[in-house]
Amino acid sequence: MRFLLPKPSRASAAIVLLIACCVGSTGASAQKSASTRSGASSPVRGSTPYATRDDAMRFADDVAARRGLDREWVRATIGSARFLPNVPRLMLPGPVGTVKNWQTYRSRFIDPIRIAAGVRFWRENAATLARAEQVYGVPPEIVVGIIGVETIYGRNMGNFRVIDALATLSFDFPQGHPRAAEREAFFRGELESFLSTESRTAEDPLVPLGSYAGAMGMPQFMPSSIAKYAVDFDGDSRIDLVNNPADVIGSVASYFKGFGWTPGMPATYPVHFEEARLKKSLLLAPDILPTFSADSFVAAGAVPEGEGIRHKGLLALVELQNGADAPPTYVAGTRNFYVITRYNWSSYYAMSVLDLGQEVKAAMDQ
Ligand SMILES: [Ca+2]
Repeated sequence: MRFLLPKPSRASAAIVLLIACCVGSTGASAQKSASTRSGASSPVRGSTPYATRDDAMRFADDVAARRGLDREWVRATIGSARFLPNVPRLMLPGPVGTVKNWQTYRSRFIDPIRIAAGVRFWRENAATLARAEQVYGVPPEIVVGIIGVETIYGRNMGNFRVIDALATLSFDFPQGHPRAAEREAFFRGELESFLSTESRTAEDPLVPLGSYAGAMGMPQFMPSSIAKYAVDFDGDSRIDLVNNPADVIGSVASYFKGFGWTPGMPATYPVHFEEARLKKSLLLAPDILPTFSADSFVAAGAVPEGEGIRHKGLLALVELQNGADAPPTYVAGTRNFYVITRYNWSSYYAMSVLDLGQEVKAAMDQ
């Protein structure tokens, strides 16, 4: 079940993705017939095993050549992947014009059970969280917020075989998606990264489990993020993102540092404005990309509160919709807010991480 690298000669640690518990059903049940859209050249999705699909085997050969891997091993691994019929449609965006609801979104991630689990995780790992802040500059409440939102501190890490998820999304990505080509390329890159990592271990590449998108472990890292940012943070010469909280904490903090987290900078400031004076379309045009100095923010009618008025970096006006009947919530997002959205490209996600971290921190003090 577990695996180690065959003695890395450098300081690089082995990557261990231990399986947390019994393998559950991989969701083959309850399948509705997947959308029957099919290109002219492809019959019904999943009807042809990847082992006999030209596109999949061509990709296997390319990966083997590019990464210097054993060609037959790559072919056999991809060829053993199973099509997951329910997964492609999960990639499709929601209907256009749907009004989002921040309060509903927030309530999915911030509740007494998750807060209590966060307090327990923080108390059990306080020294490691403090060390991660020293090394990477990322405060405990951000790391605690991420791991809580992602998996409730390891309770829900996903039961899909990673190879199945990544093969399905690499070779059967829904072509109705507005950015199908880009997303398919992304998942092919992740599949390649997964194969590259697995090839350097003794583990059966069919064993690791994760989300339907191929994200693994307590922090739900994609394979390329494991390759780039995961760290051995307890010094046992291997990286275990499934069972080892120290490696998880260090790796999340390392990820944030890698994307430019600025120590000490708040992620958001409250903001107030007069609706009539607000140049809303100007401020919302760059979306969550910080674009405006505090002065230009104020000139456009949005006034950051507290320290925000003296903020040195750039700001973004972040709008969170509250359904059709209530006004949206607004905050001024900093560069650090943007960094949180590199983990998951959603301002609703980033706000949930921040709020959960704050709620856990407040509960710690009680
Ligand atoms: Ca370790």
